[in-house]
Amino acid sequence: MSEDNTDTERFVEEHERQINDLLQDVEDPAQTSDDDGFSMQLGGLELGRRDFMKAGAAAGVASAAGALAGCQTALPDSATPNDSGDGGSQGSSSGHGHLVAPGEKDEYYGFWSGGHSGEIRIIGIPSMRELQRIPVFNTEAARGYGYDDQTTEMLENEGGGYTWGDNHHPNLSETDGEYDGEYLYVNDKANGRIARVNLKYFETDAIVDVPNVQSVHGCTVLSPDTKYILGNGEFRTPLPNDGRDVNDPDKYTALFSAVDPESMETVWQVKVDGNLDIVDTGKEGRWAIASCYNSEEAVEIQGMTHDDRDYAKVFDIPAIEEAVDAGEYEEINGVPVVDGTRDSDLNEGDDPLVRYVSTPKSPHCVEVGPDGKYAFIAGKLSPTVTMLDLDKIGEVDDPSDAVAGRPKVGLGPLHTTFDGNGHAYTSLFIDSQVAKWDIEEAANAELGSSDPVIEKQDVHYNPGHIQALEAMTTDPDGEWLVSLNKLSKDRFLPVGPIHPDNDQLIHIGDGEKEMELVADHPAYPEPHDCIFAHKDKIDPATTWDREDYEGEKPFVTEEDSGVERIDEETVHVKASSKRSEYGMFDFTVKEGDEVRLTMTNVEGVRDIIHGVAIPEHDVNLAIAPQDTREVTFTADDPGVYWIYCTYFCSALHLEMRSRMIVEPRD
Ligand code: RUQ
Ligand code: CUA
Repeated sequence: MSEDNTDTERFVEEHERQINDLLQDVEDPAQTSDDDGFSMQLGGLELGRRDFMKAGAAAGVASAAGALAGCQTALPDSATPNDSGDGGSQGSSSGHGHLVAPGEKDEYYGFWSGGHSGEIRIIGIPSMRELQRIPVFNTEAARGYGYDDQTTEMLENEGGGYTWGDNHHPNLSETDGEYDGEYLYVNDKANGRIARVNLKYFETDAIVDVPNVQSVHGCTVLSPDTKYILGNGEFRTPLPNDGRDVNDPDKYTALFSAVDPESMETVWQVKVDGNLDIVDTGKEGRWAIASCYNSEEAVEIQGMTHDDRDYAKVFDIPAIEEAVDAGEYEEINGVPVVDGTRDSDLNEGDDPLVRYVSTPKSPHCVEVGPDGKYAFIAGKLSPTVTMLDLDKIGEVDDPSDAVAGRPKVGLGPLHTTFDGNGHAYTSLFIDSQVAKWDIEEAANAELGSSDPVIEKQDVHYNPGHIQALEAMTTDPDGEWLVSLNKLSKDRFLPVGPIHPDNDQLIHIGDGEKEMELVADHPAYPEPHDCIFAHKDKIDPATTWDREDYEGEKPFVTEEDSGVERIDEETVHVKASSKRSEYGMFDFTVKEGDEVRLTMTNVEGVRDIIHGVAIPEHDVNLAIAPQDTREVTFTADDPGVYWIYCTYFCSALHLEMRSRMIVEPRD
């Protein structure tokens, strides 16, 4: 690089032009030809990009791209994986490759709940590569989430002001029983909330702090059209919990809540006996089935596990809606609460709101099979899974007569998933295994028979949820199953006393062959569950659509950039950002001013994000192309404060700076 000024300018211009060409090519390949022969002096910046490899002909990077292309041929889709460990008891002999070659994409999106990290993680299947993280109940500096005004206000106001959450059950929105790719919903077990993630932008856009409950554990959408998000109140409390009945646990109550998916408001709740653990719905929009492990209504573990039987509760959604419409409720903290306890008048007669079905000891999961015929309720402290016939449950006088099967699958059954070919797979927490069994055979066998069990696969160790591809839809895809193991113990290099979890990838094919353990995947504590959607069902935007925030926030161009004094102590600073400069090289405010900074990223191309950091003011924005973000802060002390970009956006990223000058107020 020459010292000479004009040379430097030329270099910079050329560099910007090359990046623009590349990005243009990514956006619209027809607009640029493959062989415009530029040489990429700073090619290293872009080498990792899949789309750059597509462009292919850049002279300066031809050899590197060639090397990567070489990798591709060395790693075809069917390659034997080399990172799979020995597959425990079964080894990896048939070579079901899960590796996805450089530049290739996964077939499925996996959406992982992040447990008490409070986030959602996007993991590609089958590669198990982590693609992205979406902060939900946590704050996340890397995405500026919980730093700009909008997300801070959402977390503070609707979100209740908690600094963390414990998300367990991710759910995808459905239309006509199919994933429509619009939203993901997830619960917060810790603070009784439900959040919505917008899948156009892969961003959390709404949170509801559900009234009258301390914990929302089980969480599901009502199939087939996402009429409600349903949440299980796990912890029984006095109702309302305002100091009454504190020493009278008999009077504590658990609530089943319905949230409107659009307004994200709690529309009704149902009071029940016992507690509420996990929930799933039938495929026709009528039944929601929840497990209850503490029918004893005890407040310590000995009491909670005392009885040999607890129950599942079957909620009749239309019957509940009717009761609400008829005004048969008590309004508590603004929500209509109907009485679904066993002795309630509303549970008398042919059309009870809630049916209580006796099931063996401390059941955990409820999952409804693909055809919607059975709900599968795992025993946890019983080695069985109870199959409840949902076609019958509305017909029989005694709900126990709707029990259609109860195979004995092994110790500590927690969750069940499906391959769409008549097999169920149940995780066995205590046995550290996944049991595969035949659903029809279980329906025909004696209750308690282990004959329907076909095969068991060791996992490492102590699985909670297991999930096969699109197993929660009416048409599961089989092929891969992930076992989310709570403990990894000795499976990875030791990293101190807090161990990662271990998500193991298991090949199941169409269910006709043996299961095969294919990969270990360490997971940051502590994911609980995951859900998969074929890539064709998810269609994220690559840049923002400014119409989506029109009227709420401005789009600030370079010309609009400037400082507007609102009053003695308030200023509004507006600025654009692009490679590699902000709309203003500096701006001046007065000591003590409240500064509202509105910043737009005016880039039209994808993957060029600009950050805004202002040292000593705790300002941290991440702004994607065509997006606007705002932050309000106080310029407490006079001085000069550099503003810099946190996202590595160009070769002149370090030079992408501005100054905030805070003048003494005098
Ligand atoms: S739970 S390990 Cu929160 Cu889904 Cu069953
Ligand atoms: Cu903009 Cu770095």
